[in-house]
Amino acid sequence: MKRILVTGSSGQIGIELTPYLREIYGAENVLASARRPVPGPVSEGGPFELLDVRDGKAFSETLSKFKADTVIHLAGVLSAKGESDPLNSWDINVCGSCTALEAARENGCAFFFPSSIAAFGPSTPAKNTPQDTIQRPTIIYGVAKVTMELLCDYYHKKFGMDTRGLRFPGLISYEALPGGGTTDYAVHIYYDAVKKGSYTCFIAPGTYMDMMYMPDALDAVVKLMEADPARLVHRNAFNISGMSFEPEEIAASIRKVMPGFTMDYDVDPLRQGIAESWPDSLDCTAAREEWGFDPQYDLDAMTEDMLARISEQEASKG
Ligand code: AKB
Repeated sequence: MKRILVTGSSGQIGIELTPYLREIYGAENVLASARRPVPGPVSEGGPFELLDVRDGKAFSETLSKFKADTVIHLAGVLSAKGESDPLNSWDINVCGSCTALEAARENGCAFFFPSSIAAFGPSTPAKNTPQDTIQRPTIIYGVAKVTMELLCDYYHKKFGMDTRGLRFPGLISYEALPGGGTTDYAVHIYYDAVKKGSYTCFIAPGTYMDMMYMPDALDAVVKLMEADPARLVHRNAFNISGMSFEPEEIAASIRKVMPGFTMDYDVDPLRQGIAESWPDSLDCTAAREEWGFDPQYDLDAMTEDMLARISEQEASKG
């Protein structure tokens, strides 16, 4: 990667990945884009353009003008939000992604696509979910993820395009809140722990999902995109995960730092149903073998860092 366009740079991943890429590749070589203005480091720390990913002409012109060689395509609508307006979710997550993929092909760019644990469904083996297995998701977000996994494979086979991608688990971070996801509880819990000492969880006890701390996700994107293509058997949609836990386990981890922390439940049937249709834990062997996936954070290490960072943020607000 030398000249990179990031879409969706205002989202939970983009807000951290953009500065991370600028550190590695030089601020002037990473063009951040979003549909709306983004205050802060994303627009102030390097080039920034307003771009709607569904506008193919503008997308292609932006790539050509910037002389981009890589598109990191992060723009998208998350799982629970997608269910409230499935056609809008399809429009952004599939039509927008197709437009981005085609603009990247026209301009000879490599293409990164963020798939998700949502690409699996209730008929997928739930424990140690294999890299290659049944994929029959039952929500529009998951259907879109499978569609784009297949389309990225197709563009590689048909056009020789350098398409690569990861199946992200729930991502936990403190720079920007996720919006409208099913795994969001595992971010909100840390904020409420610091601010209120308690949390009401919308996911039921005993519900396992894969998760990962953001620094490991950023490292995974760069490692995959820089991997020797000769080693990539799968290319798109690698299973990755840093940990798998259920709500009681994250609460117990918080109690190791904040013994007085309490949690109760008010389960949201929509997000609970989605969570139950997703794997409990992924098998990440292909990612480890093909490009050296190596996450550093376990649950307790992540908890310590999250609580410290959010406490600092709160203290600086005065
Ligand atoms: C969501 O919960 O929608 C996302 C995801 C797992 O793709 N975090």
